[in-house]
Amino acid sequence: MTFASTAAQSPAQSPAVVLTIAGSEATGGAGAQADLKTFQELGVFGIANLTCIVSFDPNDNWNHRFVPMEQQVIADQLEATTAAYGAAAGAPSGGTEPGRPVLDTVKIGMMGSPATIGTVAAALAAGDFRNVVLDPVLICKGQEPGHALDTDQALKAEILPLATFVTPNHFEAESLSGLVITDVESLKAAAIRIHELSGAVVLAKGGVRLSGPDAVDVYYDGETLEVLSAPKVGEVAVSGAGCSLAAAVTAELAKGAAPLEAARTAKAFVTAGIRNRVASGAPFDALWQGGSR
Ligand code: PXL
Repeated sequence: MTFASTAAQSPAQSPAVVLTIAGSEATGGAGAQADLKTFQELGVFGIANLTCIVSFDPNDNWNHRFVPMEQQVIADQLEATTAAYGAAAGAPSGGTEPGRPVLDTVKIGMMGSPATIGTVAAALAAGDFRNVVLDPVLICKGQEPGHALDTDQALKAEILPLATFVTPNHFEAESLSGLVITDVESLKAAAIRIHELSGAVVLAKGGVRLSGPDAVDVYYDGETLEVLSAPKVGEVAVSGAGCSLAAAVTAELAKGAAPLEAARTAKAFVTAGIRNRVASGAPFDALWQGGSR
């Protein structure tokens, strides 16, 4: 089969291309679905390569049923994507066309197993990515902390060193930094520690886990330390907030925003999405990516 390319967009119209390597969350609140909706909303061409499928179980307290993709299937998706859009793409017809968008920005979401981390780390190391945004999904809501220590350790050892931007939540920031986080000051200390460990720009999320009227995140890039703050919308975490925040950072970086600007835009995007969240029969609401329209 051949595909005509006569309708190709002119360079000026080409959107930035971004990839999320993430899990599917069947109800559409979190994971790759949240990432793709965020990408679309922020005007970039989104690609999802799936690592696993999560289906909450309504008959078991909405716990996670987790099915990993076969490693070969993950590798196949990454091969197809990087051949089509990657910086080093040897795509037979597209490699050198002027104006062709180049995939240089990737978001890493839920990996789920050490094997998947190995497959993804190999693709990242082989690729030529300008921005690697890591949402270090160590556990999801409803799972017990530490249920998958081997996965947590592999993420720290193999993916964190490749990240250029990392967005840990309260629990993940404690795990990555080894510090206890009880307030904004300790969140700052954790952000600094995680930057020292990884070299990445850090956006550490306090969310609803820190007490007080505001949802506070800490940004640190090695020079600038900034507290990003917005009034809390309720005291209950909303599904997809973490995924959408990291996806919004990813989209903004791909469009050329500076890291601090990307963080500020992402915070505003998520705040609007939480204000306009979608209720469901599940015990948690889902962020609405169209909330800032
Ligand atoms: O919110 C973290 C997360 C990320 N990715 C997938 C998930 C979840 C939480 O449910 O299912 C696939």
